Amino acid sequence: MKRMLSGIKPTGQLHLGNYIGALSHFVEYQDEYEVYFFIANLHCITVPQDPAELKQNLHDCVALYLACGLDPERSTIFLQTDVRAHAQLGFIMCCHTYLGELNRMTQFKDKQAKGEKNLSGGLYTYPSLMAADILLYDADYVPVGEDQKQHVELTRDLAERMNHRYGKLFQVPEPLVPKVGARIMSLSDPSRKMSKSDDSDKGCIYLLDDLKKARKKIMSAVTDSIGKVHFDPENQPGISNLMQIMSSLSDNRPMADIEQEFEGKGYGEFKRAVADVVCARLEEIQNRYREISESGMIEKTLKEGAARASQVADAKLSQVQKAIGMDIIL
Ligand code: ATP
Ligand code: LTN
Repeated sequence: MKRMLSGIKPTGQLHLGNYIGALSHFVEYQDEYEVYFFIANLHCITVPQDPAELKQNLHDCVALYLACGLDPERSTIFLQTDVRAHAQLGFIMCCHTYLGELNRMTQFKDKQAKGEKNLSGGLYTYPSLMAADILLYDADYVPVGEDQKQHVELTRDLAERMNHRYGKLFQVPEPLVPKVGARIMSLSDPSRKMSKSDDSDKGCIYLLDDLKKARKKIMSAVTDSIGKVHFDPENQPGISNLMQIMSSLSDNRPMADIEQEFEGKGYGEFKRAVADVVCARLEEIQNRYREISESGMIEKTLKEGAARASQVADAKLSQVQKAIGMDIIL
């Protein structure tokens, strides 16, 4: 069975875009691949975090992953810092990454260009740590959003460089970027993607939003004056986004089918139907979230996940240290 690995940064609350674009696919991947999902709590401290908030986000992130259908029997779910080999191989990878390569990474360049002050060394070397995360497990596939593809490309280069220098050490991974449904747009500005770092939260539905609040956000979603429920992202971006949400949450129901149901009906009626579908899914997820939070399942999942992941990661780290000639008693 091919191996898959992905990491999630626990910054802020998960939203409907994360669910439709990433989480719901992860749930499907469990049947096809041997999967490793971890919470990247080292990556998230590359920018300042409030300790109490971070802790709550870590908890919610694991609980929501489980609530959305990740199954700890079929997936290895763990916290990055619970597997020490990540930080250790991270440093080794950093020593094999050229400054020129790090200088080309757009995530750091963008922050620098925005004039953000006091950027950390950790943020700069973040891609080397991400390479370590992936290579420790010899992952074949890495599902990521478009913005992270560059980091996986660098990981491939580093894997090939080290394989060349020390003999075959690593599987060279491939990024897996979802195609359609990959971009759920903001409800208040459908030209921008739904995002937790939006200024106002009117355009973003959080998975833990109160259902009344979520319904209200959908009912006030920006639409157009055409007055027809029709899938046309260019001319009717708001309506098309709502159709995309409805379709994704209804087993990829065809757009033509939705158009037919709402032919001759107003946007109000259509929005109510979208809100029903979204709220039904949120309610399911939130009920599971509450059960999981009270059950001790989070601690058990992370403990067992860390033990399983450490076995694979520690063996790889020893192999690398030996190949480099860093060991005496290993
Ligand atoms: P930020 O708001 O800080 O940019 P984010 O909300 O985009 O963060 P990430 O943590 O960067 O979330 O992404 C986690 C996963 O969710 C990625 O795989 C990403 O592609 C996916 N994702 C994020 N936003 C959307 C969206 N609006 N539509 C579809 N998928 C999304
Ligand atoms: N950089 C990613 C999170 C991340 C990751 C990884 C993803 C850290 N390590 C390894 C895939 C594989 C992000 O910001 N979403």
